[in-house]
Amino acid sequence: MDCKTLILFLFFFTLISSADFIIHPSNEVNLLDSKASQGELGWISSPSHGWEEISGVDEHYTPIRTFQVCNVMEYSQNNWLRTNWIPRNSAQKIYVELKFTLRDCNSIPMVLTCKETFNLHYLETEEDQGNKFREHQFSKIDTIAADESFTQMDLGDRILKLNTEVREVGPMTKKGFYLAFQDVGACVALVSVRVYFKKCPFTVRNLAMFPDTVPTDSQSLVEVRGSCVNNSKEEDPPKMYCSTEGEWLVPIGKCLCNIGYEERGVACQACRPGFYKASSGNVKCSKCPPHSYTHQEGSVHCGCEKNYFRADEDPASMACSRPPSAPRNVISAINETSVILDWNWPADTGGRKDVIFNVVCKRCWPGPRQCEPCRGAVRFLPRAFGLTNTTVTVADLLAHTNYTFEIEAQNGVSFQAPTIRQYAAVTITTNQAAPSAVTVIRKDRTSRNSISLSWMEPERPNGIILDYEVKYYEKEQETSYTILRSKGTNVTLNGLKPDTTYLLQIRARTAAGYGSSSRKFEFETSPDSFSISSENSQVVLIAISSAVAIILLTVVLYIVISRFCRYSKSKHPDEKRLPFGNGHLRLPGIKTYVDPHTYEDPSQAVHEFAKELDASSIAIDKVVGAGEFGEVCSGRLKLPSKKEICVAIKTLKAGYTEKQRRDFLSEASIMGQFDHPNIIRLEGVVTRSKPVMIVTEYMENGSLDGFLRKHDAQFTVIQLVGMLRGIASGMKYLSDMGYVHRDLAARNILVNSNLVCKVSDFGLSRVLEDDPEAAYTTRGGKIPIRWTAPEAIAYRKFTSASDVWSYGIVLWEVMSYGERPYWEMSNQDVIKAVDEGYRLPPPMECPATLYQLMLDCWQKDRNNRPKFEQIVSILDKLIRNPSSLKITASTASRPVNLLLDRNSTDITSFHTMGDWLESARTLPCKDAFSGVSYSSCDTLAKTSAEDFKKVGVTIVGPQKKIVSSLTTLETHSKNGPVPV
Ligand code: ACK
Repeated sequence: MDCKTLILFLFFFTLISSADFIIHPSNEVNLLDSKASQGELGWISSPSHGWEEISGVDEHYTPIRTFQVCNVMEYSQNNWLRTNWIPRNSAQKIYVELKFTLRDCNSIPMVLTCKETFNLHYLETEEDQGNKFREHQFSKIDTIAADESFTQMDLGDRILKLNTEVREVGPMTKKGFYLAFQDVGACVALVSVRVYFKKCPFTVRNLAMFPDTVPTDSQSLVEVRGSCVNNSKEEDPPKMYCSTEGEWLVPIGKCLCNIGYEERGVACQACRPGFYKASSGNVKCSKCPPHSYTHQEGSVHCGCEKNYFRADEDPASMACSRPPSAPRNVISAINETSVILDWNWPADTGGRKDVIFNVVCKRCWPGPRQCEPCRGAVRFLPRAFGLTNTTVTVADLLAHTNYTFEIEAQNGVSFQAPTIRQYAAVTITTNQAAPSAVTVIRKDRTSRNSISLSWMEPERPNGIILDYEVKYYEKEQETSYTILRSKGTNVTLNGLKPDTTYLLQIRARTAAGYGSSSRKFEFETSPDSFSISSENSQVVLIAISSAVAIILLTVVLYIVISRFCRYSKSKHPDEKRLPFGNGHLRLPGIKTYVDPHTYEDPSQAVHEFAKELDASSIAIDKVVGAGEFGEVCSGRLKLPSKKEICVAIKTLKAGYTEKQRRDFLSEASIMGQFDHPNIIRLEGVVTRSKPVMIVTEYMENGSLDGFLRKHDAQFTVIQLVGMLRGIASGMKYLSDMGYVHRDLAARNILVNSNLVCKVSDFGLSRVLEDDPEAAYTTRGGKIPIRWTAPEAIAYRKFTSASDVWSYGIVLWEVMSYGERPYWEMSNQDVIKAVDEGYRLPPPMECPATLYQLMLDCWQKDRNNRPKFEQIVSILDKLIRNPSSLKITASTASRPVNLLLDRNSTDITSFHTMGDWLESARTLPCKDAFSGVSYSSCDTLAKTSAEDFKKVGVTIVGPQKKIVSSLTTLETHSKNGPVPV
């Protein structure tokens, strides 16, 4: 058996080589694999009798092509085998893996040239050179020797040893290359030739994708930027390095799954329904927290169930929550004018910990229950809003006063459910309390032996001040002091030592006892001798001569005036009035009103018009409100041989000045002159004992404005017109008497249990000015702007015609159930708007005739306004013919809409009164009324019911309040003032 035959047999033997069990790593890319070829490889063998291509099977019996040579019996062997042209691709470094068997020379008998190695060569070219083969062009890579060679014995055992050798070639630069195997006399079989290069394969690390990367031949690593997988984003730029061995090294940076996606395997996948992920990061999606849900995939948060909310700052992981229930078990502990309120936490905190409490203070009056927010002076400790504890102290309340406190619980989601206001209320009445300290003391005059002082009443008298205690002593002689009592707020201390320092303290006393003392007030009396310097002497001389002149003038005036008064006193009381012009001609036979100010001694007027009552005939029951001069109480009056009646008692608070007393009683002097079912009736006055009181009939339902607000939309139009008729009738009586009210407003009308309205509040002190027009000014220039006619505001022309204007406003107040005229517009804006011709719009569903009457009352020219007599007669007609009230100035047909150009102006688009005014201002009145023949804005007020029909007045449903305070904006847009 020759060597060749020996080798040919080799594939029927078991090949032993560890290499055969190696699976090629995935980072090796084959350029050539002889085993993969089923047909002839077509390699060039030179000389042709050298290397021989033969077919065989591998260990798996897969057919393969192999080459073998075994010319060991001949000398000088130089057999070449060249592969086909192998394209390099991008590889720079190439690996050649050879598998071969080699016969042990010693095992071959009588060999001549036996070798146990062969040579491996390569040649780089830019292109395939076909069959062209030249040995000398090739470069040697290495001499390949077998680790294991086989012997005859192995053949006998049918075991052949397969060698695997790998050689590196590179760097390669040309497009391709050839390999060549040079045999120089060995017995060798090339079982397989594999040529490959290494790469770093595509991989995903830290959610970043790294592409297939071929390393360079040099030793340096290749830096590769990764790109984030879908639905993820870079946190740190992801990077890795590809080594020359095709291994990924040193991963840096990473990508994070987007919100709504979680890391699953090497991808970011959407959260399933019912789960959410609110932050990016490689954490899992979380289950929706309680009271929340999501039906979508990839949710970033879960929506709250109905009636559950999430505050802005709530994390997505927090359960949805709801506003708390009301606080429970409110307890109040009253201490004089303070109250400590304590309550329990709400039963349901809504699932939150951030519960706070707000305390709203309302001052309330009995009778028709009416409350208004407490004014500024009330103190809350620690505060009124945002309380975290369940207690608050409310101080500086008024004594003997009803308060309601609303304790509201809120949490972080209360604002999202504003309609659910959860509060507990407690009503208290404060006790009697001593007055607060006198804080302001003024030194009026000092002399050698005396000092005159005056002071202000304490800020909180907490009742009627009976007197003041003035305690004074020489400085540093505190044990020897003097005490004086003063009914008024001034005192003169006599009998003092000259040029001495004194200290003084004052405290007020009420029925509740003494208040706390003022701080110590220091003063000095003048020195014994008072020298006048020469430069002052001239000034003093001038002062003395001026004083003498003034005294002389006063004496002369006194004589003149007293003569005149003697003359006037001899006349009838009605003739005692000083002439005052209010634009009214007094008809003979009709009683006229006498201004108490025209009396030489106004207190004389009181006794002329008011009955003096004995204080013992009056029983005060409770305080029902606060008047300008003191408390208003309800009580009973029992006159001898008369039935006891309910009365209202106005008191004059202690510490009043003479002027205040006069002004207070002037109301009684005025009221006492009237006798009409729609004017509040004066029962009498108490002036001879303290406190000074005015006693009137009791009006069970209190002020009209509050009464209407309380009974919003509860009356029929006829009932409202009935009330208005009463007011008009009372005003007619007053104007017939020549009395100008000047403060006619719903708040100054009182309502009794039979819904009878009576005009009240004759309390403004009216100062007659020396003016031919005989207009009046209000005290301190205070004019109730919203109710007052423009001429009265502009130049104080108060007449019955200006009262008619105010009546128009009252009419509007009544028909809108106590709405505030002109809503929140400022006084200045009201004056401006009215002056420019704008008027209040009709209250919602207001009968057209009544709105017409309002517009008539608001005529600019006061001569065009109706007289009260006419108003009474119009209202009487309406009452007799109620169907005339069915035509309403409805929302759709009110002039306001007509006055705004529908084509250019969407009235609902006004968000503020300002917007409305700006827009309305630009529209000329006559343009707005195109289609209705009005020649001027003034004549619009004369619109008849017919005209209203022409412009689309329709019959609508029941009377309603114009707006609620919360819908002011909407009301503005629907009911903005109307130009006339
Ligand atoms: O709206 P009211 O309850 O009614 O609150 C005020 C308060 O006194 C201050 O003016 C009430 N008031 C005034 N006069 C009377 C009266 N004659 N009858 C009943 N309440 C009166 C008024």
